[in-house]
Amino acid sequence: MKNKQVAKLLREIGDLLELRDVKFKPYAYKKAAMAIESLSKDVSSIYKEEGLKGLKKISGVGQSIAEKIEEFLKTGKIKYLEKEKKELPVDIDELTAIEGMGVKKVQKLYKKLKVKSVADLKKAIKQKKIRRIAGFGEKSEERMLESMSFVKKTKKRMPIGYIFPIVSDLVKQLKQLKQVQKIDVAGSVRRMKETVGDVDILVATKNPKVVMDSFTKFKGVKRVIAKGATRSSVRLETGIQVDIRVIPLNIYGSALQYFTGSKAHSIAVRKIAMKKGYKLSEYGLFKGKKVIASRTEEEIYRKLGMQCPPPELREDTGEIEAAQKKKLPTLVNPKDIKGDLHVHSKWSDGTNTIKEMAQAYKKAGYKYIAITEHTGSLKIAKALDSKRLLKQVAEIKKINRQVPGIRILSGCEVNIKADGNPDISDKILKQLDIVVAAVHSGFRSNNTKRIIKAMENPNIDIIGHPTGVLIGKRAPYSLNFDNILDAAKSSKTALEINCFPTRMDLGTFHIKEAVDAKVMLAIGTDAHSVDHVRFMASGIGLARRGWCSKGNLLNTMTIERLKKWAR
Ligand code: DGT
Ligand code: CA
Ligand code: CA
Repeated sequence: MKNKQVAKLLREIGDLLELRDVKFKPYAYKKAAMAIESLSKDVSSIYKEEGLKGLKKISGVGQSIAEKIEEFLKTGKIKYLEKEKKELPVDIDELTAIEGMGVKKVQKLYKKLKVKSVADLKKAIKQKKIRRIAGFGEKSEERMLESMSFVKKTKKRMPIGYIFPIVSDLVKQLKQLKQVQKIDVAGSVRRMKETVGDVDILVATKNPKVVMDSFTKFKGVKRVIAKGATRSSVRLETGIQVDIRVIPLNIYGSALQYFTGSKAHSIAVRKIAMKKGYKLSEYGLFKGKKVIASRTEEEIYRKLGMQCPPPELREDTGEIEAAQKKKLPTLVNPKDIKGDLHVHSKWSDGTNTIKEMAQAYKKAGYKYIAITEHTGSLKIAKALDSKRLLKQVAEIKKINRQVPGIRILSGCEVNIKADGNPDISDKILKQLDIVVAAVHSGFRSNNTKRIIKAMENPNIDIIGHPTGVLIGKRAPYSLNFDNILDAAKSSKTALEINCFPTRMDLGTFHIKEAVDAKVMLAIGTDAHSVDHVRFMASGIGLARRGWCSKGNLLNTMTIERLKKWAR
């Protein structure tokens, strides 16, 4: 899978064009990069099957971007990029990932201090050299260091939203082997954790050798790290490590329980087994030498006097006690979800038309979507002002007649200004069905006060990506979350579970706090193209990790109830 590499190169071209003050084009490259990064299919196989024409079908990819991708797939290089990079031979993608580092600053630091990498930058900060450059200060040095350690911590992990297509491709290949009797993805992927360190796959078979031999030769495998009779590890072209474990069918349940983890959950469960005079391992639940249970997880938990906790809850954060008391909540299910409350289109920075988005959601079985475009002051091309917003309301009325079977709600993703007011007037917001409001700039201001002020605005329904975290890029801004929850409750404002792969915001911990405080939540994929409809799966996973039941989520309401709630 070359998607990540291609995306990185396109993003770099975008950055370099931005440096030259080229208008709009940088943006087109970045948009294409985002679309490719989140494709469910490998660009190289798209190219193999359909050539340049296939590439151009990817949303946001036109002739010239398609040609650059083709050049890379054929030669491993993009001449244009190589030439430009001679003047700025630095790791642009890595450096611009640091908070406050735009491409112009990257250039400045290269010219003045020969900073080429994050390691160079760190050294320069340690030597107090950055603060002496115009446009930087002591404060920016501090922020950069903070951001670097956050990036380092989260960068090695892959957002789960990007993992699914890769994993399902592997599972599909494995399922084609007739020797595979049963297969599951275990580990953090099964637990739907926001980010994944490596992928763990469990297979039951009578013929481990055939499974191992085929697995290590699969399409997409770059390197075999280890190959044994019962366990192997490979590195995929995408950089992801996959561990596979092969076992006989009769211990499938205990092995799945073990490899699902989390480690903390497993240790707690093993202690319960010990207290009952049993021993639990990946090979089964034993009393002395006698196997009591091993075929299914349910059977094992039952013998321990517990309910079987859904994998998403297995973090030892209260699920063990709840399972023992038989009081596990009924978590929200994919079939409960009726709509997506955060969707973009071509009107702002998305790559598909409203009609295309509506059709894609309809096909996926949804009853409604809210079109929530960026507004006013946000520094991206095509943010909507009041005039275009009203024009869109009229347009949506029209499209609603053209696409029956799904309702398109008019909305926006309005910016919360530093003073807590939205950057679109209330007179306009009042005319929309649903308003998401989010902080997009000025992260160092008092965000608690600012967000509370926004929640008190009766026209604002949902606070978008409430903590501002960007996985691998930006740490969450500081918030007094208890105060946020109080204000959300009293103002009847929902908090978003934004499940765009690099956001996943709110995260597990905050969602659970919101559920405990009975604050309403709203899943939004932040979809920017029809390919992003599938991000809902990780949003539901995340909601489940935070103990959400059907009643905790706006998305499970019928359109009538939702509209009433918003009013
Ligand atoms: P990750 O890969 O960092 O996203 O997180 P996990 O949970 O997938 O962790 P991983 O891949 O190291 O191990 C997969 C599962 O195997 C883990 O969830 C539980 C089990 N496991 C691994 N090491 C241990 C261990 O030392 N003790 C126990 N009880 N279980 C373990
Ligand atoms: Ca893992
Ligand atoms: Ca592993």
